[in-house]
Amino acid sequence: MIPPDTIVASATAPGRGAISVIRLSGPQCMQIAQILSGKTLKPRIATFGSIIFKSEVIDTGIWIYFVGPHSFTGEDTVEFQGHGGPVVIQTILRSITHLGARLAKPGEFTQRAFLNGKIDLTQAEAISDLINASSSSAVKAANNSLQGHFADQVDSIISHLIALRTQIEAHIDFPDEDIDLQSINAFSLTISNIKTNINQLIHSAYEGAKLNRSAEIVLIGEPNSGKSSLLNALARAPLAIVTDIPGTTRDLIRHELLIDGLEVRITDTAGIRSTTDIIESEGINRAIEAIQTADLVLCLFDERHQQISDASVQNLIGIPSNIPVGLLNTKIDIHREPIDNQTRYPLLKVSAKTGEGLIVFTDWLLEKLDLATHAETPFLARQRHLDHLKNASAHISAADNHHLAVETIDLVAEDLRLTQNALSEITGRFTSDDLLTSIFSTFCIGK
Ligand SMILES: Nc1nc2c(ncn2[C@@H]2O[C@H](COP(=O)(O)OP(=O)(O)OP(=O)(O)O)[C@@H](O)[C@H]2O)c(=O)[nH]1
Ligand SMILES: [Mg+2]
Repeated sequence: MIPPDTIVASATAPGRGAISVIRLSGPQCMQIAQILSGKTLKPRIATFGSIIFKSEVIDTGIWIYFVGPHSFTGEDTVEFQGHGGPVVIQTILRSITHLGARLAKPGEFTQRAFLNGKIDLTQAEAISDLINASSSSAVKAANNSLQGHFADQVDSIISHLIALRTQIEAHIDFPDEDIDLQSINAFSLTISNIKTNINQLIHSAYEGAKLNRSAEIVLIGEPNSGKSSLLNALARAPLAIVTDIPGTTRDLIRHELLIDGLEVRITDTAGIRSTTDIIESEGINRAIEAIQTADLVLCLFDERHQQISDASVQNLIGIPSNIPVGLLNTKIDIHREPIDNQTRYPLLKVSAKTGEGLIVFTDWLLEKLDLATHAETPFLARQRHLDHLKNASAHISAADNHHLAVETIDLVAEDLRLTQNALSEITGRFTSDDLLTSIFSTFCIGK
């Protein structure tokens, strides 16, 4: 194996700031720090000093040295806390690379922590998810994953699987011996329990995965129905142009909104009508496309409608397949006559102008998007985790479906092996280099 080289990066966000942290990891870092500081750093002691390169002081700050394996990466690590100016940082990085380190790739520090066994893959991913968390619930759930709550549950299922496989494979090694009924019943019960545990974990992972992205809400309606006004009222900013000319909005206008600490993305669209205007019809096409990936489509109706039928909804969004739909009666400050809702979709009333109904509407949004329940989400999950869990579930179900006997024991053993592999991919014990590269490449530099 090639020994690791020494990597360096600024660990703080780009731009100007009070302090920046430059981080080095690898075998040469102490030597580089000694040359630049002119000091022998004591492990885990903050040492005040300068960075002197080619006889010039570049910066002055605090040096901290961690001796591997007792560091984040598991290697010797040095951190320098200096002044947060982009030019200072670039000059420090140049001096360090001149002395033999190389600039780190995105996520490379965390990747080294994973490769050195300091954290498993779910914890590595949780670090990135914590940084990117879009809500307070996501922060809580990412911290749970970082502390190993998710990995612990996966590992617990794996340890039951290993115990079961050991017993079952012992029977394969001695094929002449019959398996007694008691063993068969015990094995079958364990397989069924493992299946239940995996399916429960899938349920939690679904909840956790929802937190990893903002919910998409699309506003749809005829021209002038009040879509842009509603977006502006929710954003409390004049993001979209509002006029009484039908067909004002042409492009999609997106805004990330925090409701009770949860991030949702609202998209304002062009009013739906038949038109010969090329720009407007392109806007309508984009609106229709946005519907396809939405978590919730809100159809807006103003005072021009006395009743809303399935046909009125279809005129706007076609036949809704499995996308949740909600109806909004807009401009209730000028028209209070109730609209007759003949559809199965819920109808809410709002005024973008006075703000009436907006609190009830946003509370309803959280419930509708099933986001309110996330307060108790035990861990943050990614689509990758769900895919592996579903794979594991398919293999354990296959094992469960074989009628366990001497003739089928090979098949059951193979399905159990595949179940274990699928679960091990989650924590990274059984993972290809390609997957690791794709996971860590989405991290920020210096993490
Ligand atoms: N009184 C009142 N007027 C509103 C309200 N919401 C929108 N309007 C008015 O209705 C007109 C159209 O509003 P917009 O928000 O531009 O409607 P839109 O659905 O975005 O229209 P297009 O972009 O053309 O599709 C404007 O004159 C708004 O001032 C409301 O809650 N109350
Ligand atoms: Mg508009």
